[in-house]
Amino acid sequence: MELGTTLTRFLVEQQRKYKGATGDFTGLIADIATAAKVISREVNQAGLIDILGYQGVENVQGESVQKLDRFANELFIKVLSHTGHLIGIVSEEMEDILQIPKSAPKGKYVFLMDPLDGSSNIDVNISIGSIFSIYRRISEGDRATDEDFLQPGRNQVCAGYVIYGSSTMLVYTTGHGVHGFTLDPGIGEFLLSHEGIKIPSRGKIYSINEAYDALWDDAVCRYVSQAKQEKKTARYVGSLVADFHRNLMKGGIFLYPKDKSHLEGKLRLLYEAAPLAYIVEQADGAASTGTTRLLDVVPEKLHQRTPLIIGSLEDVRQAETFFKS
Ligand code: P6P
Repeated sequence: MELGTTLTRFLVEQQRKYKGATGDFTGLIADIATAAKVISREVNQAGLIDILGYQGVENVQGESVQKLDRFANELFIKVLSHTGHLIGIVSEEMEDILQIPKSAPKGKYVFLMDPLDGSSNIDVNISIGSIFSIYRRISEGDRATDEDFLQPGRNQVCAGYVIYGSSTMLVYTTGHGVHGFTLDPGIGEFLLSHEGIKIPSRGKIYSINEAYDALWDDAVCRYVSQAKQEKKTARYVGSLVADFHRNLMKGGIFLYPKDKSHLEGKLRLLYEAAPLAYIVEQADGAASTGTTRLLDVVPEKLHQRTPLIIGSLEDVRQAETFFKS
């Protein structure tokens, strides 16, 4: 019986293939996968054991439950703090940098995450996701500093996401292409299902929340009507990882531009837009603020927001002509 290529085997093969590969990511990604398996189980059971996003409510076993996004945040921290690869963590769920505890070995990377994006969709069984990003630290000494995290996205050394949907998939890049692994819950292994993902250069899908059309800049209005004239079809889940993953697989463009009520856009630069931008460029797609390559944006604040136009290369380039005119 052919088992297929497990994540661990693939990571070891990749490490052998690229002489520069230090093996640091092998451990880190394996640990991320461990956390993803646990979160997948909780997400899939959420409807059964009342962890439907309530804070401090007791579940049927009489245990007090956390909101799943806080649960996911604490789980990733627990799993990653002792790898010896990290010096600090930034999360959508935490205001400040989390320093790796004194008792744990320290490493040369910083880890950024949105531990469970779109968690409000759990209650209605819509796919949600975890997004992560890894940089080499810049500072020296025994603590991580803001400068370690406020790096342009082009400095990333690893980025990925987990999508908890009809199946659970881990998709990541370390700069040598984008690879997807599907969780086989029967054996608890992520198996290689999409090696060397490339996004189609143009897609038939555009993805934007048209409820905000009265708030859009003129450029957005003109681009969206162009998309309609080209008979693109509209798809909008309202869960970033789900919308991104569909476009990565099928081709298309996702837009969350700034508007009169989202003055800088809604999505977070460091742990939502930048990791997805790194992935999409590795898959021969593009990501932009509308006027600037997303990976060239130099962050000023840990939780700053950004406009995001991301997906098929030709679609993003066409959209940029509207934003730049
Ligand atoms: P809107 C989910 O809350 C989220 O952060 C992303 O996953 C998603 O793309 C976006 O917000 C949806 O925002 O304003 O369209 O509801």
